[in-house]
Amino acid sequence: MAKSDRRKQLAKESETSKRFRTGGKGRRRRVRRKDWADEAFRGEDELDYDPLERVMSRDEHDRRREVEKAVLQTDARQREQAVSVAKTSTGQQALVIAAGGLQARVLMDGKEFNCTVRGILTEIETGFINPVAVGDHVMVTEDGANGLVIEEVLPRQMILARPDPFLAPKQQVIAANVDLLLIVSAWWNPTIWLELIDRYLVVAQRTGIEPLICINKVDLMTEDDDYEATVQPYYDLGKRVLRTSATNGVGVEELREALRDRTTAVVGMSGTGKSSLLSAVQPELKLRTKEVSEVNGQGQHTTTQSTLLQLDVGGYVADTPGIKEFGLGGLTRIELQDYFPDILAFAPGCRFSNCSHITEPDCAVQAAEEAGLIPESRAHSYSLIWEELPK
Ligand SMILES: Nc1nc2c(ncn2[C@@H]2O[C@H](COP(=O)(O)OP(=O)(O)OP(=O)(O)O)[C@@H](O)[C@H]2O)c(=O)[nH]1
Ligand SMILES: [Zn+2]
Repeated sequence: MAKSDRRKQLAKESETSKRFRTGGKGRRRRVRRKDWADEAFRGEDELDYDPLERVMSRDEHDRRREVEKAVLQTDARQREQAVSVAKTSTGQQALVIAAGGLQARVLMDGKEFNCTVRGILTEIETGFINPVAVGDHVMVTEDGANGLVIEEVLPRQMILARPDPFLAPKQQVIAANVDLLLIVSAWWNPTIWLELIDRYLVVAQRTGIEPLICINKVDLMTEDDDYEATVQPYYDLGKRVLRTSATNGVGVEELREALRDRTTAVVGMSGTGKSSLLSAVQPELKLRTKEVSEVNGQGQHTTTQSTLLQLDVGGYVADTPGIKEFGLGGLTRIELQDYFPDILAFAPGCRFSNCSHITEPDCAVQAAEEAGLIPESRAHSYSLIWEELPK
């Protein structure tokens, strides 16, 4: 469809999305019908958005699950290894604030230094193509020629990883030791996309990172918009929600406080105001959320390196191009409800113990949804994600 036609269609559909936001008043269709115009909830820029699972063949799913299992196992081995090495190691501890290939920049005693990465680290079969990532705590020694070298990576609390764009299914660590996932959505322009928020909540729960939902561009809100009803499902889940405007400064102080002393990864679709918000929090912070891929002199593909940006209030923001590509790799349909507590709560009442809550008869979840006990947007996200997961 031509872009202009698509735009017209989106304008037409915005009526539907408005209804959706206000808690489904005037709902005309049953949520799980295939013809539900879910694209109405996606911004135009994001129509080409391909969450990993959606573009992957079944074979690829299987292959990735195997790799992920292997990754988990190697991760545990790596941890033991790192712990045992840490006991005997010499050198000084440092924090990696930029990493690309075998080069890294570290923060040590409040000063920045460039380092190389000890070759042996790359030889360890970690399952990851990059042995050192931003957020890593490392041990650094002098290399004898006035340079510094990273000898080892200390145990990680967690990692954000994705399949490497060029070497998939090999995994690339995007950031380590992140403890806050800032999920940015615009209220309008692009229209709030609840399914993407719900996806990131699944990612947050799976990785153990605390989520913080940030609804930006609230300056564009009109009197008819029912913000409270839209975000109520997240309050009910006990999630924190901030309303912000990078344009008029609403909520920026709260955001700054929320980021204090945390290591934050910022996610959200293009154009929602991630960079603008960070600049509002701290003027010189520059976020490069767009990934730039290029072919270097040796004909190899390289991707823009990630960096950790230091906050004046304390803490860091991980500037991680390509971060939106986190998929739900390894998740199966039956497991999905574990990440939707508001749906899982009704599951014990279903006739079948392995009920998917999609098509089965005597499904307590579907009954609860019809009775208005489960937010329509959440049920909708659940069914969309369920559709694309492997059995
Ligand atoms: N009205 C309004 N516009 C905003 C606000 N925040 C950002 N914008 C505008 O939205 C557009 C996109 O903002 P960015 O900060 O570049 O968005 P981003 O999420 O970093 O986008 P990507 O780099 O593509 O991921 C810019 O034109 C901003 O000026 C806001 O709170 N209100
Ligand atoms: Zn059910």
